[in-house]
Amino acid sequence: MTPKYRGDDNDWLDSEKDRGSHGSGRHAKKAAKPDKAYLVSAEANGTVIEVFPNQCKVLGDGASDEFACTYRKAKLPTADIRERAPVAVGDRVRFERFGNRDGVIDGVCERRNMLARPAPERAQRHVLVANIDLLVIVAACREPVFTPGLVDRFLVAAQAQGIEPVICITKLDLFEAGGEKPWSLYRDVGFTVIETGVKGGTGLEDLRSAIAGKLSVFCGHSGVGKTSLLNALLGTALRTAEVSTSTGKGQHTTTGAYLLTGTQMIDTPGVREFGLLGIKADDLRKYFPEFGGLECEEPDCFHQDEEGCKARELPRYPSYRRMLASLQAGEN
Ligand SMILES: Nc1nc2c(ncn2[C@@H]2O[C@H](COP(=O)(O)OP(=O)(O)OP(=O)(O)O)[C@@H](O)[C@H]2O)c(=O)[nH]1
Ligand SMILES: [Mg+2]
Ligand SMILES: [Zn+2]
Repeated sequence: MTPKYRGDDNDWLDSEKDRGSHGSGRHAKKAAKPDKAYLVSAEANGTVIEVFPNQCKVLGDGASDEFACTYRKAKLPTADIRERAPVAVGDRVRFERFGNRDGVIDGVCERRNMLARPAPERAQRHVLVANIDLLVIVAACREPVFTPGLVDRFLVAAQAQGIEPVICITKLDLFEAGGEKPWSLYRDVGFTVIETGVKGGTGLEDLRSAIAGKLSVFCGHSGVGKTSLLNALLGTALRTAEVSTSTGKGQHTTTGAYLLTGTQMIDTPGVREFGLLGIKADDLRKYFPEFGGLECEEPDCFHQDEEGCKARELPRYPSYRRMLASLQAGEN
């Protein structure tokens, strides 16, 4: 099995030992002042497609060759917040090849966007993916039961980063005719909602046209059917697993984000929650489009406890208040 993120310092940058072997160890570091600027896009020659402890997989431009790369740390710019790994899936990088399969990354472009959350272990950022065009927020209509909390958080994160969001409801074959569709309200406020079912092929063509030509990342709770959707779209047989009958939840089958070779689709592991990073409590209301046309009594209403606030009547108001409370408490 491929090594996965372990959550310790070894997952951060290359170790002393590795750096020495690339000629930038303790002594080399003193002699040469490292150039740590971001690359301009023309300098990049590959894209990170998967990240492991201490190394990552890079797809070289113009070819379908993949390289297992380490990092020349002294050359890489330092992010404003400590990150779990020096690069993320989607990062544009410059790498030097050693033979046909190995390489070392010595430069990275500044990201045009990223989906990131606080890493649970320390004051760190976990960048799920970078430089994407479309976030497919996947939620099942049943098994596991549809809950809007994570959908709302992903919608805020995407809008804050200028990433187009699409909500994809899965397992429509399990939907009981005449039942309530709590996800309809997202369509009412202007988001794109696509209903799909891999059993029966419902909505797959709509999804296919929504993602066409866009670097798309599939995110959501475990067990909602992200990998199954990719299998249905691509005719692949990537590993999926049944939702647990005892907990009603997924089993965290996909264990790391990766770009599927030859496609523009990124599968990710199911997440329980998605903490918001870099979003100010003051700005949160901007990401609820339904608040835009409200005529609250306060001209610049924060939609908190103001007299005559009209937001209170809206379906997503409780969700807004929960997110606002956690941002105000500094909990993300
Ligand atoms: N009935 C039905 N079952 C589905 C559908 N899509 C996925 N499933 C089932 O749901 C279970 C979970 O699917 P996965 O594709 O592994 O879910 P995932 O979102 O990738 O889960 P993680 O990798 O754990 O995050 C599997 O048993 C699938 O067969 C669907 O459209 N209809
Ligand atoms: Mg999966
Ligand atoms: Zn208001």
